[in-house]
Amino acid sequence: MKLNWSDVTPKHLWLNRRNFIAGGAALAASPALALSGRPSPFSTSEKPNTLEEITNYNNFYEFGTGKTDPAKNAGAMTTDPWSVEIGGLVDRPGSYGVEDLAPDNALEERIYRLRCVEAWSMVIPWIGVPLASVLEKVGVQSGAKYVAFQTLLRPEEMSGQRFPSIRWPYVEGLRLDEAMHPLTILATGLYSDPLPNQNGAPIRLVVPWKYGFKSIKSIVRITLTDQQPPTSWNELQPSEYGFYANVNPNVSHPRWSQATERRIGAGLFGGREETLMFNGYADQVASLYSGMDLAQNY
Ligand SMILES: Nc1nc2c(c(=O)[nH]1)N[C@H]1C(S)=C(S)[C@@H](COP(=O)(O)O)O[C@H]1N2
Ligand SMILES: [Mo]
Repeated sequence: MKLNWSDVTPKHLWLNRRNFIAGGAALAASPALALSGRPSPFSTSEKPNTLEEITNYNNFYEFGTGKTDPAKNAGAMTTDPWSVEIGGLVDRPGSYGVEDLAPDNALEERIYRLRCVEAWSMVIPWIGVPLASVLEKVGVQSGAKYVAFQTLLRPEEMSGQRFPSIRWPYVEGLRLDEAMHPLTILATGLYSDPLPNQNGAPIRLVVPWKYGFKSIKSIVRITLTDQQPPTSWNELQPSEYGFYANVNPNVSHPRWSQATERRIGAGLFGGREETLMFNGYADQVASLYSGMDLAQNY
């Protein structure tokens, strides 16, 4: 994988949330800039999709199953105030604000490929913090082996939750070593703005080497457990969606090949691209799965 040191725009790295709200006016005076110039070694140098593409082609079943439904309906979700309950096998359980988990001076930009299990992909410039930094803050106890995540359940505001679909609330999970991996982030923004509702405001998971459904949106609960937690798509159709869901061109979905993908925005004549093992992040993450049969553990 190509590491990208030069293409990162430092301006994006240190825009803090207050600056987002102030339209960037306070940027030059931001104390966060004192920390700047620390480009991420994890970003891809591929061209990011446009904000237009990233915010108008979404999967967020809480707002409908169509790709343009979230852009139309997610505005109804109230994201302020917001708190994330962190519990289970942690030293400091409690209710945390988004500011506590992703403080302004810790925000980083990560330009990641996102590969949906439906065989389309995008490149998204996220802003967020490593999930590991949050887990260190709350103190993971020695018995913890997995991290479980839960999305907001609020059918009054989330129109899709009024219809039978997946079992609400949407839940996801990671093995603890996956959760602690430096590529795994909690995102609170994209481009230089706070996360749009349709992309999972105010805080969502991003795990770039796994199919997009692992990257759960609008998180209200994080629980450390010693048991593998249930996950929404796996529960709905276990033969099609596994717990691991690592991007793998060699393991087909029962109904389609995963060998290639369609890059959103490539146009009618853009052609399909080859899907890369672990979505191109194999150098960083393959060792997490050494000795595992990836066809069995899909
Ligand atoms: N709560 C929740 N999180 C979710 C989903 C969802 O329907 N509900 N869809 C997932 C799927 S299938 C994908 S591909 C990504 C899409 O993220 P994006 O819309 O920001 O590109 O979000 C994931 N997170
Ligand atoms: Mo997806």
